[in-house]
Amino acid sequence: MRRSSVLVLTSVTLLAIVLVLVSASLAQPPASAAANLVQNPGFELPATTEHDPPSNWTAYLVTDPERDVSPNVHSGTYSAYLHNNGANYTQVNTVAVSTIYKFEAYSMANAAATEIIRIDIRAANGTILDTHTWSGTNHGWERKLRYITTSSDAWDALITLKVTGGGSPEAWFDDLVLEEKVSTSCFIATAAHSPSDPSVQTLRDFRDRYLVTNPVGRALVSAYYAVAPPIAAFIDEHPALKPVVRVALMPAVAVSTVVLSTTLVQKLAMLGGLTLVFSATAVWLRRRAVREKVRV
Ligand SMILES: [Ca+2]
Repeated sequence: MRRSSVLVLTSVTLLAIVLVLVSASLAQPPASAAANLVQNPGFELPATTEHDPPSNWTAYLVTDPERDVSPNVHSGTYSAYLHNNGANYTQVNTVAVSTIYKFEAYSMANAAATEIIRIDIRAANGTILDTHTWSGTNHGWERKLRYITTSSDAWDALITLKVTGGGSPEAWFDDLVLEEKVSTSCFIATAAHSPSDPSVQTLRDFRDRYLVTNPVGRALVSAYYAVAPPIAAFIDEHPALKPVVRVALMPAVAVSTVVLSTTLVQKLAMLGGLTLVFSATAVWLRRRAVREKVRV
């Protein structure tokens, strides 16, 4: 392979590594803990009996008992209990535009039932902008998890919990979460030992100023949130990797620091300078290769 090609390939690879590492920083939790937007998320209210409908949820075709008790709960005293074909609970929560949310739910279904969990991100006029759906049958408690990035015209999120099926379909739902960009299994914080580490803060600032503010950055963030938890868990289980991760993140921290601490003119000047250096080096290597070929 020509040296100029090697140079270009190396540059592209380095750039890709830096991008991946910067995106890795996106697993940082925000400065303050995010609140769960779902009202009565574990179906614990009212604290009376399972024969009383859960607060804050709109019911359709739901009949007594509206909730179930141990052992058919994921946590707490109650779970939502649907046992008529087509029965559902819904809840609507306002969401912010251009924001990453974590959505999580637990559900269980018997062999006669298909349980459906669905979240629709809608515009102010009710148009559905984005939909995420899970369905299953005949299984114990299962966790559903997705990171969702809202668009610039997002207004609210409609959560639907539903059961379908003939015979005696039964489905249970519990412990719903809809909260703003939170990841507790964060491998930078784990690697850096402290979420207040200056490097972590730099990467967090870079994310907030340059990534979640544009569609490409948000896509990167979403992709990262989709794959990060198992990686974070693996690093957490293998502490020997932490120093390696810290070192590997240095280029991302350095790039973020430079980007955050320079003006647009300075950034353009540096970009121009780097382009000149790379171009000049590529041309020089190419000429040298040609000269060597002529000599041969
Ligand atoms: Ca519960």
